[in-house]
Amino acid sequence: MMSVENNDQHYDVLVVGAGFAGLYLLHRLRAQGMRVKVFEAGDDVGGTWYWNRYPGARCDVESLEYSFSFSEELQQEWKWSERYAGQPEILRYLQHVADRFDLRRDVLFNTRVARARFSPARNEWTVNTEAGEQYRARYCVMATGNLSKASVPDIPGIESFKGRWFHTSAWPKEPVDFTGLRVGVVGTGSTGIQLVPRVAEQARHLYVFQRTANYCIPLRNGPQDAGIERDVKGRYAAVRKQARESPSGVAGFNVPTQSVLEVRPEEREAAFERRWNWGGIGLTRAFNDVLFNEESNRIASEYVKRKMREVVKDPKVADALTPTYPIGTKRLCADTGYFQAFNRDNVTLVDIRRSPIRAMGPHSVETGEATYEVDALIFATGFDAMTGTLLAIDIGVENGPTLRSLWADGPHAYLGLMVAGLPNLFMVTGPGSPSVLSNVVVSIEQHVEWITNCLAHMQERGLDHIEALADAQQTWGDHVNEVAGRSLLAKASSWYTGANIPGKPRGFIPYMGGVGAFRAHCDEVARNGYQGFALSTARQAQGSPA
Ligand code: N01
Repeated sequence: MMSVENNDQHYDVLVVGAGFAGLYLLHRLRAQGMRVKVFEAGDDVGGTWYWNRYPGARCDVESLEYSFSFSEELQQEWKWSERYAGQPEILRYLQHVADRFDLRRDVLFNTRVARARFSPARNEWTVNTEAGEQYRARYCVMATGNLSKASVPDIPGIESFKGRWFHTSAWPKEPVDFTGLRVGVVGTGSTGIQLVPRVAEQARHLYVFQRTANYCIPLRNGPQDAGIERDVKGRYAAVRKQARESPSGVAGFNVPTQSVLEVRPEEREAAFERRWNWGGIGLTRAFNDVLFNEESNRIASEYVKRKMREVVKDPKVADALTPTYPIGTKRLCADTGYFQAFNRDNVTLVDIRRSPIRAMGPHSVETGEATYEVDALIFATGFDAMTGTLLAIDIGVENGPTLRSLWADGPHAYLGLMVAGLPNLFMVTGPGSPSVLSNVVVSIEQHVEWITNCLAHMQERGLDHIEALADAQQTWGDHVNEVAGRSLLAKASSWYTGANIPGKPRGFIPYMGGVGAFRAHCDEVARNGYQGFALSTARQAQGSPA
């Protein structure tokens, strides 16, 4: 046991993570008069935007929408410099939020949580940090993010590599200079696609090790347009409402009403063209069935492949960069000069689908076909998404179930908020909620508000114990699967289904029903007396007479 009784500290709520979710939780809970402690592994706030400092890191939701809506003053006073903010600016924004609302004093930085145990007898959670400190509270909230546990391939010989290697999500704080170096990048998802053009500008030579070619739409970033900013800020409440009620948490996307198949080819081309020229990841929303109908998807896929190929000069490289899966079934990427980078003399695309990486030497990466001399290697290989970070913490009930046992065959959760069997433990944007399929700031605000309203409801009634009911969780899980099953996404091999992590149980994890519908459902659950949750006093929960 790591704990030491004399530094045992008591709170109302313990929160793990100081990114968007943890900061907003702290702000709300404090306003409700609760004693809160937030644990953060980094030495500053920011979560995802603290860790992912790789060159080119940028959000592909527009800045005016990828931001907190809870404070009118905050959203009016903050000025975004670009249409899509880069990592440094989003981190500065979150640092500003922390300062503006005086949040830092309740955050324990450089503190990684190792274990959390619920005691039914005391009706409280005990959290142990890796440093051996122990904290107790009635409730615990995991604000740990959906994409934070890095996935690093286990390549034989990696320990013998003499150069520097990096995972993009643990990027050093001081800038890394690749000038004059031979660099390898493994991975061509959203991260690799942002990184490649930037590293190509510096490196002597860049080898891009690609297992899967992905669809990319040009981001078309630029300085924030002053007129658009004035317009949005002039009607922010309406814009935010539209985002909350929309499928993806973005007001700027119209909700499509037509099938690809019901319009004439010229109209369909014009619709795709508008989205292509507007930029960003809204292209699959030009029609309502791109993600549901194979033929509609094929038409959209062909359009994007044609546009991508127009950029790449070498037809063989263009072939290798052409995706072979249905568009949108893996996360759509947005790029700034990705395909153009392959027209440079110092960039080589290496197809590791055909010939996988077999080993690393002190100065090389070896595939079945060739040896590539490299001085530095960057893994842009993604994350054990949505469940990895939670399962990395040893969470459970004293003499009862653990999260690892409850999720042995894949995640089970009620509304992405709680797991049956783990009382008084909440998650923000957990499995079975729209989370990664949405503008996640909108989803975070929705979950945080639901959780804090629920705790206020309990406090007013003298209740102190809440559990998700197994049958409600099962019914919700069936619904999540049923909605996903109607789409093409559930059939794909992606991190949405756990397919990127060897041995991870397969199943579609997030909720595809849309942010607006999900919010309406969660609100209804609350209005109906927190249907599907058992709210009680601890005594009642233990079966003692109240
Ligand atoms: O990770 P990924 P990511 N050997 O899992 C390859 C968000 N995000 O960090 O597809 C060789 O998407 C893997 O190949 P394959 C966004 O939600 C947003 O890029 O498994 N290759 C793939 O090419 C995004 O989806 C933004 O065959 C291996 C790549 O590595 C999510 O984060 C920016 C491998 C991993 O792609 C994750 O993106 C960045 C192996 N062993 C990220 N293992 C924006 O908002 C994996 N790969 C713009």
